[in-house]
Amino acid sequence: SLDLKSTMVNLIPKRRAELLEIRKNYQNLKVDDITIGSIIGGMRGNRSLLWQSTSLDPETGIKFQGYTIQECQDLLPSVSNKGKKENFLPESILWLLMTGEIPTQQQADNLSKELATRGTKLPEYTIKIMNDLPKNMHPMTQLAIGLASMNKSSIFGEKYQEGSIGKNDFWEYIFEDVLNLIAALPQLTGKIYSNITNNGEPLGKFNENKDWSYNICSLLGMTNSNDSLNTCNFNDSQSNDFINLMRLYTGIHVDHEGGNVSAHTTHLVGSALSDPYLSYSSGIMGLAGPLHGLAAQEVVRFLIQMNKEISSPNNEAEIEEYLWKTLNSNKVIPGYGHAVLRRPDPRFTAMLDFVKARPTEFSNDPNVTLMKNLSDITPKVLLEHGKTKNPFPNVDSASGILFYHYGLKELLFFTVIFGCSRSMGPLTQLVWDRIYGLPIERPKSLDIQQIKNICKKT
Ligand code: FCX
Repeated sequence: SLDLKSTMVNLIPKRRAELLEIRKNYQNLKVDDITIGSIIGGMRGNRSLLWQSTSLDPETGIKFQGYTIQECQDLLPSVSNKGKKENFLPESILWLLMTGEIPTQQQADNLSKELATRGTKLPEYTIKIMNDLPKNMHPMTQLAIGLASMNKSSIFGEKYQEGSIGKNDFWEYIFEDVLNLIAALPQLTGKIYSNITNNGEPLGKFNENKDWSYNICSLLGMTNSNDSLNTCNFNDSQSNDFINLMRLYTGIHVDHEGGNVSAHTTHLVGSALSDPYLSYSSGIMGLAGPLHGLAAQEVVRFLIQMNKEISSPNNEAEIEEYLWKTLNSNKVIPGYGHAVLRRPDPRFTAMLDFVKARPTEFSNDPNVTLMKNLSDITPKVLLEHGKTKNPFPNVDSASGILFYHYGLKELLFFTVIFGCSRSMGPLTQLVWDRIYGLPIERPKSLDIQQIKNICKKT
């Protein structure tokens, strides 16, 4: 089928039967051990969540329905009818996440058009709320408020209140909300950026004939087309590069399996049958934390500060000294390490490849130069330091500084763009949670006395 919903409808019976079969035959099969260490250590490594669309291998990194980033770049459709290859569309990866199948060009184009049609306007009450927020309010707070406000138009919420739908049909209304939510993100993001940089006045126009990432860029005022209202200084190639950077960034941040804070929160809140707007708004609150989505901003601050204190971004000895100074004052090196990955993050490699493909654009940017040099120097220092389980760069090492290069200077805003992208994975899962009819999440907690009692017994 050429549209996403009918494709899902075709998949559902087989997938439901598959899960039913597993539940029937293997309900009591043991998967993992829960240790005292994992209870007090953030449940690291406990295999205890069902997550369909992505899985993270410590060595090879993220796979989207089994496809690596490189495979996605080779196989997923980009914008159609362009002579030269553009980055794949996040819409293509959304199709892949939802169905497990690589979309055809026509399917990707249809989904792109569907999102543009659904995303033409924000609800009036959301616009009013966004207009009334303090203009200097944290952009992630604005995003969470904007999203939560839209639960007023949740189709699932309305049908549930009416009592008119049965459990087997929940998914269909969740699906409608999910597509409407994802479609609204370019407008909401543009509104937040205009609040923090332009006193709430629009910076660009929504173009129904363009893709989702293009509309994020145009609404930020960051294309050189007529859809951007401010005087953006981009030439044609910079404008096109920035849109492709947005497609790349929003294409590879969609999901990082189920246990990370934003994904897990969305899934947990959704398990109470809170609608997708409330569930993802909660996920956004988690993404705002400095150890999660905010790390990209920390990296930019770190790079700028280091460049102020060293004589050149190519001075290896001074860079090493700066890193040791940071570690010795008990701070982390932002953009390095990962809870699961044990190799350089392939998402980082994809961003670095974007830089390498544009040497004239980036060679005079001291911050980008320092970012590249750090990716060689920091792992050596972190290894010698001896604490970090993964001394390699994660995606946040590169992403923020590329936005900064093109003129996005509001560091707190980067995570809003992350939030646009991250909607796709956790919200896909929310649709599948309801297809599978998964129950409310309710792990058992233990107090210290109970833990001590368990310890005494051994
Ligand atoms: N610099 C210095 N020390 C680090 C470090 C870093 N980049 N990364 C980990 N460590 C330290 C930890 O602080 C911990 O020290 P402790 O024993 O004194 O508490 C020790 O190394 C072991 O931690 P480890 O098991 O390797 O890492 P965790 O799973 O606990 O934490 C994060 C993973 C990502 C939170 C950690 O590596 C970190 O703080 N990195 C810097 C922030 C960052 O880049 N975050 C982005 C993560 C990611 F991309 C995302 O999810 O968004």
